[in-house]
Amino acid sequence: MSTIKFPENFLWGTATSSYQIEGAWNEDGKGLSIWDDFSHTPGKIEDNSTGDTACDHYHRYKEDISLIKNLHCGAYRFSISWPRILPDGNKPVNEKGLDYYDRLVDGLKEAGIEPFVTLYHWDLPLALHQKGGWTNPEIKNAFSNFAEVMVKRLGDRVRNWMTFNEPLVVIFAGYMGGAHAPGIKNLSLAFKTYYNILLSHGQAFKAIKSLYPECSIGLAEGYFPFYGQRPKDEKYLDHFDNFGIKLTMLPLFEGRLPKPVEKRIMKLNNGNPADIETLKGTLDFFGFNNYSRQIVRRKLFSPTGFTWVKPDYPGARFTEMGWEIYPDAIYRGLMNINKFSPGFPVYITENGAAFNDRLEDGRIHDPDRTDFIKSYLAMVHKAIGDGCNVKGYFAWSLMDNFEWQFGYTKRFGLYYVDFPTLKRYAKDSALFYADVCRNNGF
Ligand code: IFM
Repeated sequence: MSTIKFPENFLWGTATSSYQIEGAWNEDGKGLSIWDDFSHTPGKIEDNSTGDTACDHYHRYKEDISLIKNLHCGAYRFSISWPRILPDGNKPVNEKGLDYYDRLVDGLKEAGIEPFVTLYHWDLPLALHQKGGWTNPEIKNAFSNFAEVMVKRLGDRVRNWMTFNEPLVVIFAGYMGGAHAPGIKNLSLAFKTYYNILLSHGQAFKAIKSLYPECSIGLAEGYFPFYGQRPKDEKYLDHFDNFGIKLTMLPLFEGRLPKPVEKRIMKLNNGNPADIETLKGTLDFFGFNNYSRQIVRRKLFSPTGFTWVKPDYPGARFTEMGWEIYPDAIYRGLMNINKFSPGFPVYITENGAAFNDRLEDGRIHDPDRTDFIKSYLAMVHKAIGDGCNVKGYFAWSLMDNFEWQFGYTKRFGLYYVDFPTLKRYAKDSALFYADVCRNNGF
């Protein structure tokens, strides 16, 4: 008997991304991406691995569709490898790449699974990076051309599109911290990237709408909401958000940049406020990726006005990523998002946890992951009761995969992948999640 029931038509799914699962890095005409280049650079990936083979999903997608079906999921979120479609970033189109996504989408539709497609989940064509990549304003034309190519080909079957996955991670990890490809550590370039991603989103939104006005377009952002260390810090969170989620929300919902960063960003990009204004309303749904929270305390005379505090209180629990397990974070995040436009459609486009799973006699007992999903889902349910229009939930991830700078050392999957043989095994949490999807609750 379910004690927590989700609304009728709530969509249950799982999520992945191209570089993390596909493999086939140099097959059938695919070009190189910045992640191919980065992972092949010694010292960049913790276990010295690459996504060359990853989960070999490119060849095993049929088997993987049946895994999704076994979960009773009604939807699947995946991303397109841009260099598989446009090896040089712009032209020419690689027909074999398009054929592959055709087969994948047809297979999903036949299995009754609705595809949710992310255009950019971090694997930028290397050829574009060599021309400045996201720091070059020209990229918006290349991105919207890519969007058009994909939508022309799949738009008759794919209704739900996301332009970007986690722009803030691209900016902060790719161009400021350098732990992600392309490994740049430069605040000015990070701000240029930010500006060009925003405008690319806006241009692609319009291009897709002019081809298929009835389709739904979102953007998935990673958001670990802020919590004040002390009650007095909580009063400043709205201001601190100018350096976090408001970087994404204000342009898309209000057509403006956060005040504290506006001047610098406009100057660096030779920006035009009218361009930012046109971004207002360029979303049909918001994709919310959440795993944890951030604890902050006020710090005068720091550029942002705050500093981070480690969650080292007694009883604090963490996943293998070192991320605090804090289910209230997904509730607070949803309530904060809802404030920008009450009742606006939101999907949880990622939520899940990495744990140290062990394959024993063909089974993986992962009670921590099941508990994690249960406790976060309970909070999603609470947010729905409190007025948030959450339309669906995508567990990250369908299967263990290449976790960026950590290689294969972090397992997020509902299915365990034995990488030497590439065999997939359902973890106990997959069986639990299948029941959730079947019963629309637990
Ligand atoms: O694996 C990533 C995913 O690609 C983007 N969001 C966070 C996940 C876990 O780190």
